[in-house]
Amino acid sequence: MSPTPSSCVLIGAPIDSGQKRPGCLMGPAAYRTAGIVQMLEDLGHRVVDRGDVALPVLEEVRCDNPAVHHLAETLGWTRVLAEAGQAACAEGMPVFMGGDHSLSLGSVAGVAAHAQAVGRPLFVLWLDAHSDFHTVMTTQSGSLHGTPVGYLAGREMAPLPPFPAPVPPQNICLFGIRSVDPAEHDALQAHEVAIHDMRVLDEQGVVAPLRAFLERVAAVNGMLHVSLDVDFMDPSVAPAVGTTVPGGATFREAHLVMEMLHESALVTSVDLVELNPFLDERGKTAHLMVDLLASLMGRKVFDRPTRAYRGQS
Ligand code: Z70
Ligand code: MN
Ligand code: MN
Ligand code: MN
Repeated sequence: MSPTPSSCVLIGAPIDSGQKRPGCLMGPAAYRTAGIVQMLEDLGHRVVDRGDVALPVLEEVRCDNPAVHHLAETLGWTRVLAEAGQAACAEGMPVFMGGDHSLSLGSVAGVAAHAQAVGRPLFVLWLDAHSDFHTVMTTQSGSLHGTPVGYLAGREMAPLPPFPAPVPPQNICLFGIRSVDPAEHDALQAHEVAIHDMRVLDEQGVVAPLRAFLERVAAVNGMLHVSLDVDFMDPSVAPAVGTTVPGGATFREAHLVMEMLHESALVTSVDLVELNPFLDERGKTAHLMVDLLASLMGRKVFDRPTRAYRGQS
């Protein structure tokens, strides 16, 4: 968040139900084992670890897409995370430790409700191999970790509750994507989401496209939610994920993105998602994710001035 020390509120989201490979539910424990609390404290931040959210009593739900699985669980997690997320926003910067990407259905809902309450526009930076722009009706895998961007953009997502204050498509930036299903592709074309796919990053690098987006956030005093999927990175540096897609961001590119985010002082909440510790190599990916968060929260080799983006004083 800001270059000055701040309060971080850690929220564990031990969620496996948004996809079919077990293991992501161990994510929060892996981040704690990799030293996430100490890392943040060493950078001078106050840390409150709220522990893991718990699944509430499930309601019966049904939907017309027979492929969809774990809908009731996903609905339950969404409710508790939206509540926990909104409450955390009032105390500091929420860091949601996943859990698969379906957790963002709730985390971003909570953050969006807070943004609406304080009257600031919300922007979302989606660092991912995937666009996650499905709806409950268009997903073919039936895995709801493929739907959170569709949800936060305000696409029809019943039986989930309507998204509070949908994020305008132009305020959503998909960064690093390289795996988009046909139904998502068509919907994205129709929605004017800001897309910097791997082709753009190959050609322009990460700096210019990210700067352009951050300038738009700063110009309107926006809040910025960053959702970091492990598969944003190349599987060679981040193997602990169920859905590896070759050709991802390098170690250096990922850190550079995080360092730029720190210097922007614009980030107000973060998701760390899709880490599957069962697939990791001696904690390599868990440590990478914690180190990336460290860069986002101000770890650097030498001090650099905060970069004033247009519109910031
Ligand atoms: C595919 C689907 C996905 C994350 C995989 C993949 C979705 N589009 N999302 N990993 N984070 O099944 O809908
Ligand atoms: Mn994802
Ligand atoms: Mn992904
Ligand atoms: Mn996945």
